[in-house]
Amino acid sequence: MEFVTYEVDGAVGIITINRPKALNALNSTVLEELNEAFDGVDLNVVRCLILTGAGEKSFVAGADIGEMSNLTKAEGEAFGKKGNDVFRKIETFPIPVIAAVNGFALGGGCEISMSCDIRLCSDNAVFGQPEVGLGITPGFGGTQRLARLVSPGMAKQLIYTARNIKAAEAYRIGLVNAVCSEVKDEEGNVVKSAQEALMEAAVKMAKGIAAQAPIAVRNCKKAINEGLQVDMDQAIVIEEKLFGDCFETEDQKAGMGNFLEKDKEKKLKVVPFKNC
Ligand code: DAK
Repeated sequence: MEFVTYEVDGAVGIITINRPKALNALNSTVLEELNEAFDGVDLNVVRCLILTGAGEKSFVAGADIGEMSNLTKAEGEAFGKKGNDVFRKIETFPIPVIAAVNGFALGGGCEISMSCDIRLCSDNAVFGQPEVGLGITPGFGGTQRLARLVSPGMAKQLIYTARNIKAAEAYRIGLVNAVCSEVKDEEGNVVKSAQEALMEAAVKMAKGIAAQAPIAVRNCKKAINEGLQVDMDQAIVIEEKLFGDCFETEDQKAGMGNFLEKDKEKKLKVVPFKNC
């Protein structure tokens, strides 16, 4: 593939949008290759994915403005469908997808990160939906996912003003789960860049997820995603079904068996939550 790479490290897959000269902007080829990369994930091996952007400056600086500028209404619709299909594929992908956001996540870049289950970012990250300044509305789900992820009021403010926000603000409003900064040694020398710390945190989280019971993790993703679309009465039925679905699996038998056999090694531990 020209603009997307895919590597596998044990049960963790890393998909990288690799078009750094254009700040990883999403053109038709990138969207097609992303689709191909997700289709190529071997779900018998990989249990958690990381989506990131190549280079130090940008995760994804949006849809490709050059390509979009001369689209007819019909072509615009076709381009929109291509994007929406990939974004929805990510959102409903059977296993969790972590966005590791290094730098700009603007327009379609912010939107693709919101299609992922979890967002981690480096402290140079910039999020925003600048579309109204370009004469369009966010078209890859931005009006819908941002309002669900943060609050309708905050989503409206960001979208109507086309204002970009930095990592700390994105963390404050709940758009990202954690912000990673460079790590220094005692003498003040940088031993790890923010981007290295970000990828390390993303891989660590992905490995932690991959170590859990895979059917249970998949069912949690499905229950949360599908439950959020319906009222609580229907949501509880979705949860019941997916809960029941875990029984008689090897993981359920082994997981509960370990507890009953008092296997201390495998007992649940409390791990403090912290920013990276
Ligand atoms: N598209 C194409 N090329 C881009 C790009 C983009 N979104 N963003 C950056 N680039 C390219 C620049 O043109 C430049 O290319 P060269 O001139 O070197 O060939 C290269 O990346 C480096 O960019 P800059 O020189 O501008 O770098 P700076 O550090 O000075 O500025 C920046 C970085 C991120 C602040 C700036 O590049 C920028 O403002 N970029 C545009 C950000 C933006 O407005 N993004 C939102 C795009 S709109 C749809 C569904 C969804 C969408 C559309 C339709 N349908 C349903 C139909 C989504 C829309 C969007 O995402």
